[in-house]
Amino acid sequence: MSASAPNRSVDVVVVGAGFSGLYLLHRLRELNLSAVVFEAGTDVGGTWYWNRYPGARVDVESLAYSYSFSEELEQEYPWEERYPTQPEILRYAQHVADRFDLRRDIVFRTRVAAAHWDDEAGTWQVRTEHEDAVTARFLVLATGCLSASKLPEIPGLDTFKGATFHTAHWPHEGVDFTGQRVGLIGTGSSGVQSIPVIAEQAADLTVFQRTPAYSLPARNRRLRPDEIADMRAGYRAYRKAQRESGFGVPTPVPTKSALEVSDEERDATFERAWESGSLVNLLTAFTDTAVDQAANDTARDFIHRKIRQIVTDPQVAGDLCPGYPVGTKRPCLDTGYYETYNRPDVHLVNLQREPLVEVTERGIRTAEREYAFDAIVYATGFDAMTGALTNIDIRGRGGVSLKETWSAGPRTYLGLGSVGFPNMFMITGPGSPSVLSNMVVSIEQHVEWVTGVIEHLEKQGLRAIEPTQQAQDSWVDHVNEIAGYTLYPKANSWYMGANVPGKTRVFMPYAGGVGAYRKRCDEVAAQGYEGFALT
Ligand code: FAD
Ligand code: N01
Repeated sequence: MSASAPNRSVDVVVVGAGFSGLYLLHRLRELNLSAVVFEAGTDVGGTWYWNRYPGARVDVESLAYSYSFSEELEQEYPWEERYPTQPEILRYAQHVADRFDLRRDIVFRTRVAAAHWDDEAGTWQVRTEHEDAVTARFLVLATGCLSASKLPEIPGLDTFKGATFHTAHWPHEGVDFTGQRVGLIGTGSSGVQSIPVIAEQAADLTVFQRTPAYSLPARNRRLRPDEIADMRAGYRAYRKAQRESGFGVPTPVPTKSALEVSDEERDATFERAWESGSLVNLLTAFTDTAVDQAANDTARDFIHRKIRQIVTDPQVAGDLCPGYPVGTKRPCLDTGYYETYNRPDVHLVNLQREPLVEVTERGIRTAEREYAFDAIVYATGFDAMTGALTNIDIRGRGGVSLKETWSAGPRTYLGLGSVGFPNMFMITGPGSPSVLSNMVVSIEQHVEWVTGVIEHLEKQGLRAIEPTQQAQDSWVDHVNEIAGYTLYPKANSWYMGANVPGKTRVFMPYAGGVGAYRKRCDEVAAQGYEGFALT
């Protein structure tokens, strides 16, 4: 299809051609519904199209971070690494698009600017940045939780004379830092993955850290043929276990508190998790790491000891030790992250001690001094979960704006819909497990639920669906209540909106687990979409 869509009418407009949008389109076609997907990028893949920074890879194993909807796809796809690189995952998304002939209904290079509900017609009027207009009965926002990137809020970003890069907008042709002095701001997952690789290439790397990350060695490796064969043979049981699990990654359910075991047993348990190269193993090693501060402190102390063992300079090691509870900001999986700080050409600037002041023509100025660079990398993350949604001028019944409605934090029923916005669905929206899970599992569940409800409306000859106020209010209360049992609200995380100045602090994902959440969604559907008004 051309880069510009003709003005027309379809059953469903989908925004975004990442893993969510691709599967949505496939399912909608199976229902014989007409659909158009708008995608800002020039190709499919979403996250894996945009985030091409050096070292970018997944932190859920490839055989698990993959679609389950097609057994043929599962059996035939030749995964190479335990934790595949961005190019390998992008190739997978491209393979899916080609195999299921999806591209012909995707309009690339086209950002959706606005979507307005027409109450009388019972349709969405969708407008793109190119002023194309499409009318649709349903609007599905597959816009991604981590797709609206953000720069640091400091003056002078435009004044720097050298090259600048954001990890989420990395040049497709790559960047050669050979011989360069590089400054990098941000030590979340993107920073932690890219720092060791950039350090290898650059003449000198200075890392500006506001908050340290907890990171575990990924212990990545090529997959062995026998483990691929075992996984393929056992896929059906594994997928079932994924769907019923807490994080979308099956792990043994812990039975012991971190506080009831001896120091030796606790250390041995953490050591096994550390050696396994799996975040989930660490987070689920004990029953109470996520909910009890004293239990969590034991995990924190274990990781601090690891950092101090690896990093030779005691001050640098101390600066790399986080203070917030383990798991309350997304932990990282790395390859040689802490070791990188032992290089003589890598320097850590602790922004807690010397805050950022501005970007200058020559580099970056902190409260202490100016640092000169040839290139600056911003690994400064995203306006997560809501940014991509509120960037679109979405107006529901009576012209009410989604952005304004959510100014005190997102309010949804099950993370799928929001009062006042009929026939609008979100994939992995706030109020669903989403970013707290292996997201392919959550994406498939949402896509199947959303296409299921659309099918139901079609069969029943119904025109519109929207959450009831009461159902939404009690779901929001439930999401907050569950978050309140956990330590999550204790950290200044993007889960809380704390990384975006002015954003209301509210814990956005649902922490009740993938399995329990799916059960609730299935019950809602089985009871005729309880909590939704169908007209
Ligand atoms: P996305 O992949 O974000 O796709 C959304 C698409 O919508 C984008 O292509 C964007 O261009 C498009 N879009 C947005 N707004 C508009 C608009 N207005 N108009 C047109 N197009 C629009 N999850 C895991 O479970 N495990 C991991 O290991 C993992 N690693 C990650 C690593 C990185 C670097 C990042 C950023 C995220 C990672 N995630 C991971 C989360 C990842 O985002 C999801 O796993 C998954 O890829 C999301 O797919 P999606 O289709 O829902 O959204
Ligand atoms: O973004 P982040 P990310 N001044 O928000 C700092 C997924 N992901 O792109 O923590 C100074 O985590 C900010 O500091 P602070 C994963 O879900 C997965 O790294 O806000 N510093 C932080 O250090 C992840 O969580 C993988 O104090 C500023 C960093 O920039 C999510 O995507 C890989 C600043 C941003 O970290 C986002 O990760 C990559 C400022 N003004 C991404 N603003 C995997 O490995 C921000 N920072 C699977």
